[in-house]
Amino acid sequence: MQLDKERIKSDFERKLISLFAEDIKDASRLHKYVALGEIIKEYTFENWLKSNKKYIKGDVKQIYYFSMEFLIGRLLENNLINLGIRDLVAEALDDLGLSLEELEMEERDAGLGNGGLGRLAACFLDSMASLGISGHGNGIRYKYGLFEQKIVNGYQVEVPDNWLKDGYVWEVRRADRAVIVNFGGNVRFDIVDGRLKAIHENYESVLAVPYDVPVVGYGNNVVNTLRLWSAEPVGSEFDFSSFSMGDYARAMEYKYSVESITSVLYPDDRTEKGRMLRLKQEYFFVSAGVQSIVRTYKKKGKPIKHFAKYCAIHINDTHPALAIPELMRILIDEENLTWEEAWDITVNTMAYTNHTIMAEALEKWSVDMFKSLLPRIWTIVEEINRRFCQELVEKYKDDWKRIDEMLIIKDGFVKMANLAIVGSHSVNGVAKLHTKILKEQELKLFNEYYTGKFNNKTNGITHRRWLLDSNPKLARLLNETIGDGWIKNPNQLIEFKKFAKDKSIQQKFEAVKQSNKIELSRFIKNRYGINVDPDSIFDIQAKRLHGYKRQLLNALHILDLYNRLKENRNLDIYPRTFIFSAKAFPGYVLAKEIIKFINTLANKINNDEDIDDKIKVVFLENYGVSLAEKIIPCANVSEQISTASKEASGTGNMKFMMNGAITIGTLDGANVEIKEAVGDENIVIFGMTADEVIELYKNGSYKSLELYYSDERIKRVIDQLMNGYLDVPGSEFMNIYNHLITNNDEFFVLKDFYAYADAQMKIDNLFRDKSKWNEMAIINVASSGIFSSDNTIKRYAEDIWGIDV
Ligand code: 26V
Repeated sequence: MQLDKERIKSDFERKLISLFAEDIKDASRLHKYVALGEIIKEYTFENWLKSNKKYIKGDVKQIYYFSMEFLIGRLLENNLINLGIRDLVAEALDDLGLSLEELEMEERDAGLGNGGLGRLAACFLDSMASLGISGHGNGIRYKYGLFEQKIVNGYQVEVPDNWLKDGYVWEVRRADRAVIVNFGGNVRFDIVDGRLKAIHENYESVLAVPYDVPVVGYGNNVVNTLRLWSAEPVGSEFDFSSFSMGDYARAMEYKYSVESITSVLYPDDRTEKGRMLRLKQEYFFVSAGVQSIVRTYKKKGKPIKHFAKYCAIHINDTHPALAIPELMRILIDEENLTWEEAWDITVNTMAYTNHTIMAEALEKWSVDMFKSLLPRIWTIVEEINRRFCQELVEKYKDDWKRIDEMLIIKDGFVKMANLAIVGSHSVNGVAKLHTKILKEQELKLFNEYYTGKFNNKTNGITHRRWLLDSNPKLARLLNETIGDGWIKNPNQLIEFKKFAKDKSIQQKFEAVKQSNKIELSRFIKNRYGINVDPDSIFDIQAKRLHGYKRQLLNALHILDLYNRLKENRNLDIYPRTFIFSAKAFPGYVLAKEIIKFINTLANKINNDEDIDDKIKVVFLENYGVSLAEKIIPCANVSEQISTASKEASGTGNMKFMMNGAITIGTLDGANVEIKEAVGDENIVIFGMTADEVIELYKNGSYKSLELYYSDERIKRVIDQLMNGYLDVPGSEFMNIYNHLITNNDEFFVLKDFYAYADAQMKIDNLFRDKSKWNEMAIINVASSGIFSSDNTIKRYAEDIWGIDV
């Protein structure tokens, strides 16, 4: 499509009229954003159609990435850059007296995910499209995304994220492609045409309506699809007879119960009702997705037996693992294949990624609930389990301990990870260390049983969003210094390393960082009234709040530093701004208390004149994709301090290094590979190793209470939590105290305390030598190309999906 400024201007003005009957003068900023978004979306349509046609006609294998979460963030800027028309549009708007940047701010984040796992899915979509892979997302169109976080009096308060309130510009509703998903009822078996058939009866049907979002590749005319499903009533919206009789509530009941399936991300799973809803969500989007894939495949006119040659389904964690029995159901019940034929196709189609070893995050469903909600799927899972058990008995005879651990159905529960492993041809971890732990510990038995099934795919991030879009000044410096080839081929970033010692490039790099920091300082002043010094070290920990991520270690160290400053005003420390940003799961009491602790600490320190502004503490509320884009380019120091072995990979760590922050971190997740990439001298590593942590859990010799009694600095900070020193009642931080002392410090915060304090001192010393620091930062940027999700996706494509890129 040939676009020029004049066309954009007239399209935009016409769109304002056709949508709202308004001209530029009358229209609100929101309306202008919507009109702009609509025309940009339409610019993708021609290529979208072409891409879709190619898939149906051609022989290209289709990849379907199934994920409960897609943390997309905003799309306007990203789409403009990928379409190659950002500057043109900015100029066109400028002619009309409008600012692109202002309109961009009107877009609400699509926050359809919790954290790393959801953002990874979004990065993968960008990379698949940009590499020209026919890869599509399949997920849920939640009416409410991840809650909006407000900090009130230091506490996290959750506000519903009504992100669809003003409509979503980037979607296309495709009611004609809706499918039906059935829940409940009962199953009986009968002989039909000489074959045993399962007959599912008395179920309740729900309509799954797809909303498609175009996924634009960078500069390659490829447009893939993110398909998000929404639940709607089948047939008439409500029971008209009840409505006529005046029973309005009953009349609407069915409608509401159906719509609740896709209303919230992560229903509270502490109650039976919440768990049931979550299981419903999982089956809903998986069944709709698999049905629509089979339907599209059949349009090709190829035999169903070749399905796995043309379709790959990737299961993002266990949440979509019901895709395995669902594909079996369709192949057996609807396509009349035998069990063996169906199983062969299913295993060859499916691949599974594990994202955590945290036991509490491993999904299992009670058999009772499973059976009553998904009776046909239950019979299939039962049969998968029966056959698998038979294989195990053949191989391991009476080694029941081993067999027991591997079963899919055990002690009244369906274990989803076991189902995912058995039903997939590939199982991968998300960083070398994580995969090693899976293979040698958590999933050891499976790894022994299935040689070659387990593999590693270290995570990645799209360098287009996380560098090109979010740090335009650094992108410009890179273009001037090494050319713009890195945008298409991120491995070229390594060319920047040659300039690490170049004083003029160092200065330019520092100027970029400084200017980003000044912008953030202004934002902090405007939003929170806190003065932060852009010359201080910007030390940032931004990620979900969780015990194992150890925001508490960071906060306790700040309290200790403050104590030392109070004791000695002349303590020679480089001024530092500690920035936190994190959402806590609403029911996670300890995590919420840690937020209150950080804010209480911030309040005390920021208002204490004794310490001459040497340290500041800022908590930025509502961490999400857009806030991450704003703050990551400003970091000098990246906090990646999880208890070794617990953080499967981390992806924030990659975003920070790509923007020239120095990592202070443990040897956990992808930090290990970041260290390999940048070299020991360009990262600050501290603390226990994964082996040491695992050993200490095993031998049980750690006693945090002993540390408390034997160490003055540690005792002081713990006491200060409880004795009113922080100007709040002593009971305020009871859970933190219990976690650290009574419950023996599960994540070794106190055990690693001194190692961390020393590492922070090292950071302080390093920063004083500006030239050296800039050199380190440049090496970090230059070494980040290998963590582009383009590289990750290439490895998935070649090793797992069996396609050439
Ligand atoms: C979720 C929950 C929810 C309930 C409380 C305990 C708990 C513990 C862990 C999790 C994580 C679930 C899966 C997940 O999001 N994993 C993240 O995946 C990222 C992408 O692979 C990876 O970079 C992160 O290290 C990993 O935590």
